[in-house]
Amino acid sequence: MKTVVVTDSTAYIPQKQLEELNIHVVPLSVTFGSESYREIYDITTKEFYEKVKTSDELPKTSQPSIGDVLTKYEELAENYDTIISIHLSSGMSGTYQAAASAAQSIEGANVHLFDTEISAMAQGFYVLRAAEMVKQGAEPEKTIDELENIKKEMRAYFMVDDLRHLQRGGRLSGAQAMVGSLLQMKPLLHIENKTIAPFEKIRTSKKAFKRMEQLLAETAEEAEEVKACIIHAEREEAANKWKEDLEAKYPNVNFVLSYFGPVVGTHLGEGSFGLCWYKVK
Ligand code: MYR
Repeated sequence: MKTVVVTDSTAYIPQKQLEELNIHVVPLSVTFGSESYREIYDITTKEFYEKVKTSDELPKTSQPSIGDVLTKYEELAENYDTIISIHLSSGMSGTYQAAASAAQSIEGANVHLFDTEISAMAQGFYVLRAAEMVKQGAEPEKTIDELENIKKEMRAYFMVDDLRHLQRGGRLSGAQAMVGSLLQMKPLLHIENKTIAPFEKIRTSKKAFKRMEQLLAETAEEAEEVKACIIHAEREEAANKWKEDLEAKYPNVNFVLSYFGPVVGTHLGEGSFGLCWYKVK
């Protein structure tokens, strides 16, 4: 059996790791007016945030079509008979549904779908683990079981600089009515029932950073090994500094740095920060 891992662009996995672990990517797109750009291929993250500042139109996002996913599956079916397809939350995007439809049409390969119920590098963690297991020759069922186990341990919290991006994109579940009262705050957000929800009302970003750290500390104190990621939207310096601080305090946590690229950045906006992690053992 020859197995391969596919994900979508919102996992924001560095190119080097995509190549080393043979991970294939189906891109989502951002649109400014009538111009559409596939992330990774047509627009860099830097270009995207610049364009948001200079463009008259605010961006919108779109999922890949069923045809886009099917084309990728067909290409892979020439060399592989099993595809593990791992995607951002089905509660926030139609990408998973497009993959499910393409999976029904593809001939010559079995597709195992996995809904991460999240996005960004939290999704990336699932993809990297799956690709490592595939490289070691694990059966697809065993790989999916492992991803389900990771899901039980996955935690992710984030904050945005301006809540209006989320309000506009409509991905803030059940909280539309609260948005007015939250606009002056830095509410801590998380994922609940596959979509974004407020976790706690917090007044300042300083307190929001502290609270994220406190939540991480709860896991770090009872775990032997934790994998974590600091994610930022065009705030690399501050994110690096935060990473160094946390690394010094939590030696059993392995931190990586990642970013919110164009599609997720459309919904969260520049200046957002996130912290996600899971207990390995
Ligand atoms: C689409 O148009 O199909 C894409 C919609 C993407 C929504 C992304 C929402 C942000 C998710 C943030 C997750 C943060 C995890 C740390």
